[in-house]
Amino acid sequence: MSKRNQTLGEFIIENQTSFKYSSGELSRLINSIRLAAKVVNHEVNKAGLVDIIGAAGDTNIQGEDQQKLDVYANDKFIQTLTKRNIVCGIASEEEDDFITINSQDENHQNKYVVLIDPLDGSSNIDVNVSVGTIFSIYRRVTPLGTPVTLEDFLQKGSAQVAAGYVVYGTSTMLVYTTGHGVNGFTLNPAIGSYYLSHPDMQFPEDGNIYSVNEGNYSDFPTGIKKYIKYCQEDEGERPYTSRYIGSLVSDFHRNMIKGGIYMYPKSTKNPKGKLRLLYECNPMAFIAEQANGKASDGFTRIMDIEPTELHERVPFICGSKNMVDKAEEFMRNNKE
Ligand code: P6P
Repeated sequence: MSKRNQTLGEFIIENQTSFKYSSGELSRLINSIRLAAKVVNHEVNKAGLVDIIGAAGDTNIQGEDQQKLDVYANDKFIQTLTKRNIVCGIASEEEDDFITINSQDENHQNKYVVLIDPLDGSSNIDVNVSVGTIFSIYRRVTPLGTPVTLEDFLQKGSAQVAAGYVVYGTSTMLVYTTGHGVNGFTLNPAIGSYYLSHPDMQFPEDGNIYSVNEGNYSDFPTGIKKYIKYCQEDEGERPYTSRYIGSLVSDFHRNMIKGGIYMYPKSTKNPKGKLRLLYECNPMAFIAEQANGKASDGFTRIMDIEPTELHERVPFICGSKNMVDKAEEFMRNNKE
């Protein structure tokens, strides 16, 4: 049960019992992500100033080494998750290999692993466009008391226990699911609390927004080309509107509220697509399906894909169910 304007903390406590592993650790994990997101939000929202202030050499006004924001975000999330002594391992877009987390007295007793894209779309920072953090949470599959292994991270998306994103936009929002629907919380920066602003978020079954980088059109699979032309035909609800921010979290968030489809297909430049399966596509797919949407690689449900590598990429089509169905129909009828 969700009440608008409930704080995130109140919401977590009220809904903790609905989570089958309600030992409270997952709640503490979500809380630690909430804290890290506030810290990153503070830096993201003054990026321009930092560039100006920090321009005099490689230190900023606080005398700290000036870091690229995605490295900064990565450090903050890893630091916060480590300090809270909740996870046994972390994988990040910014780290080549996974990180084993084990405080001395813990003896590898923590149950969860987190996979994260700490600052997706960070190239947009310089032009003041929204960026986001994406996270995916699993229970470890190897025995407690032993260090995590790659097997704990290479799990299908269908095994996720929670997933979410933070969008650092005109307002900062934390949107997440634990498998019981999707809820959005907006940060009140004046007091540093998140409030339930978007309870029970749902993708409209249909929409009229398509999001794709049409600059790559000539490289797309025939099925995608034909779907884009279908979107542009003047018939019924079409032509649709093309909206592409270049920031997955922002395009996804808008499409979930208004109805729409996001596509990052494979191309000659990106033969497996650009987006990463484990910490971009799987978490967004979990959220999409929990919000009555759909996510596939054009043929296979994203959350059914068996991962083989930590940073593997997959083609990604995600959004309003009927729109994804239509795109998949074009892909099926134009197999190459
Ligand atoms: P392109 C950002 O780098 C990202 O991973 C997504 O957030 C975004 O949708 C996509 O890549 C943009 O990629 O090739 O269109 O610039």
